[in-house]
Amino acid sequence: MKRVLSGIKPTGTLTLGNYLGAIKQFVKLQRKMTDCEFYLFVADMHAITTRQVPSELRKRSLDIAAMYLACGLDKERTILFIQSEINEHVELGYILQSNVYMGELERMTQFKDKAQKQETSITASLFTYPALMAADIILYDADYVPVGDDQKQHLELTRTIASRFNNYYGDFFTVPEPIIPEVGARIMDLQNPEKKMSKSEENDKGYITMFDDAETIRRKIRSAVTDSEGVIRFDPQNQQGLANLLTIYASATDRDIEDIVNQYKDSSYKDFKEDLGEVIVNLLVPIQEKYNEIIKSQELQDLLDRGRDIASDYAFKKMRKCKKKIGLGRK
Ligand code: ATP
Ligand code: LTN
Repeated sequence: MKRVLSGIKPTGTLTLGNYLGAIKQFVKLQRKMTDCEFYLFVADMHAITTRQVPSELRKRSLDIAAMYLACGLDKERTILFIQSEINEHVELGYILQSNVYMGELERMTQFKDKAQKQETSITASLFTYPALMAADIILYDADYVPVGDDQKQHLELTRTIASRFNNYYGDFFTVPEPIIPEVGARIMDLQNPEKKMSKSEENDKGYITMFDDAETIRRKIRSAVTDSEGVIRFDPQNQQGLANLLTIYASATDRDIEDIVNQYKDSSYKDFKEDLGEVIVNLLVPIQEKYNEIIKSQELQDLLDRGRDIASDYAFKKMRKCKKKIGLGRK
């Protein structure tokens, strides 16, 4: 059976970007690919590459797990777990550090961006992060990895690492394929449409979180940066802010951008934004209601236990074989 796998790190409150770029795609794929297994995890080990407050980290990890379910994942068909509860991720991550080169890690734009923001106190794990991410994926022999556009480079490196291992030690890991959505793979910041919408951004007007209430959503959309052209068309070069809003609309409603442009071609930005605000409110409020039920439930804990057990079983066996291939230990 083919396996689809993805993860989200609990570094902040989930944004609309995370939903449209990753979670929504995951739900769609699950409905479409009925013959696949779905592994989904909370990448808490990745979160600590930057400083986290322990109580907040734990709360956010659970929030993400609950949010995955609230967004419509099928409980029966999802193996949901928390990365740090499976030791083999780190074990394989370390092994993969010996199969990736400094030069390759230095080229990663996510590292360069994050390191640039920080200047000092850049941790070693922020640098080696892609080796752990590769481990997350190939530990389970995932075939497909649905992610947003920003993770494309990490996926390419994962493929390089897996192939390199296979070439030296003999075929062992599945080389995964990324699945990146055509629309919504890169939702931009509402205040600065040149940057991607990010949960670790300081200015909270730039992003919509999955927990924002209806009034906040409407306000943030209303104050989203557009331009002075005043004409509704899809022109990402010259009307970046508007193009981003059209993309959000299209991705949230599963409609074509062209169709939306057609509908609003004679409208003002103000009217278009009012409607988009309602689209997002109608999208997020029902998810929030479900989230509120799930977060308190024993069922969430039971699903995470089950996910941990299934994932752990696979990971344990895979690592035993992996160490044997490499020549680690006595047998
Ligand atoms: P941070 O902003 O703290 O670096 P992040 O949101 O980029 O975090 P994750 O939470 O791990 O990182 O991302 C989870 C998934 O959401 C990934 O597949 C990522 O590609 C996707 N994603 C994140 N931001 C966006 C965005 N603005 N548009 C589309 N997809 C996104
Ligand atoms: N690196 C990703 C999160 C992540 C991930 C993964 C995604 C960690 N491990 C495995 C897909 C598969 C990020 O920063 N968004």
